[in-house]
Amino acid sequence: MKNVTVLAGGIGGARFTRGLLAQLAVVAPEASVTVIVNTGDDMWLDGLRICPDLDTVMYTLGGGINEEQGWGRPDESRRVSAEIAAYGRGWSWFTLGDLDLATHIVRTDLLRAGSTLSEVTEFLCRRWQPGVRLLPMSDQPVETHVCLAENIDEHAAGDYIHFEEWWVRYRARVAVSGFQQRGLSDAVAAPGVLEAISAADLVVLPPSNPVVSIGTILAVPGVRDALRSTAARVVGVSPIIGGAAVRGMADACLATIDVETSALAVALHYGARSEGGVLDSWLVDETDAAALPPLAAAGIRSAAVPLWMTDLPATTAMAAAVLRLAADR
Ligand code: FO1
Repeated sequence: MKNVTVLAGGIGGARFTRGLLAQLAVVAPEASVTVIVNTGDDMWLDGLRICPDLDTVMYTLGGGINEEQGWGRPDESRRVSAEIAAYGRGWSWFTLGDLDLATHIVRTDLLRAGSTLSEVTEFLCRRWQPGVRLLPMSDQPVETHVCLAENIDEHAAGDYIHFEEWWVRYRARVAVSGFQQRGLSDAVAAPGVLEAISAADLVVLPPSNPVVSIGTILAVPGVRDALRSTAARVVGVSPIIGGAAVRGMADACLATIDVETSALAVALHYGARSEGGVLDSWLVDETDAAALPPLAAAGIRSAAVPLWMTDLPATTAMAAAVLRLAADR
């Protein structure tokens, strides 16, 4: 097991990968891990380029994450954002802490000097040492926007707002009629992304949001084909336990694309590689063991293990289950 590649969104993907690194340190210390991260949540805010999922993975694996929140820095203050609000600027409902702002300032500084997002990410990781190669899915900007299906505040039905406004300001509680990934048609997989999939011994789809995180990465030209043709086993971990989203509001995203909120439905949405999809195997929680026979019938090897990412031992055990499933020929 030399090359492991993970396609990750934010909090769920970061927490799982921390367990994966712990497990690999024991069973395959020679393995190197590449994490391909969703950039569809990125935005320009206060003149700064914000990359929520890249930062969440970098901080989590680099030991700088606010553990309770799952995003941002611990022991934060908000003096700068309070001053920005005093000018009537910024997003009052989106917290850019004083320490976190330094990351956005340095990133924007380097982007304006001509660095690509990949180069900026590599530079930031020199400080944080996440223990993985962190790759944005693309160096071209891709932004997920949602089409509102009802009037809310200053917005009208039919308006598009940035995913983060829907997610953070409205907690995905406002009806939307669909997602729009702006910039996707001009996006190219970032350097190393397609090779990290085709040269992998194992590719993991962690319990990130299957629509706006994993789904966005899969929509980058070439990624699906690389997953379908890689010699690696492709193993996914269900983000749904017992019919409910583990974290965040994945159920609201799944409903928007007419996919049932169940471990089985998400696996079938990704599809079996033998049927033109991207999955070889799928890990479900013990409460969803009834999904194993229909998964097998669909050509997806699966197992039922505890999937609550309560702490590092739990995510390490999940990673061990992924490695077992991957080895199961
Ligand atoms: N999530 C929130 O629920 N509230 C916030 O105010 C917030 C601010 C924020 C700032 C920087 C950052 O990197 C992430 C932030 N997040 C916040 C989390 C973010 O919404 C999620 O990490 C992903 O975008 C969705 O998975």
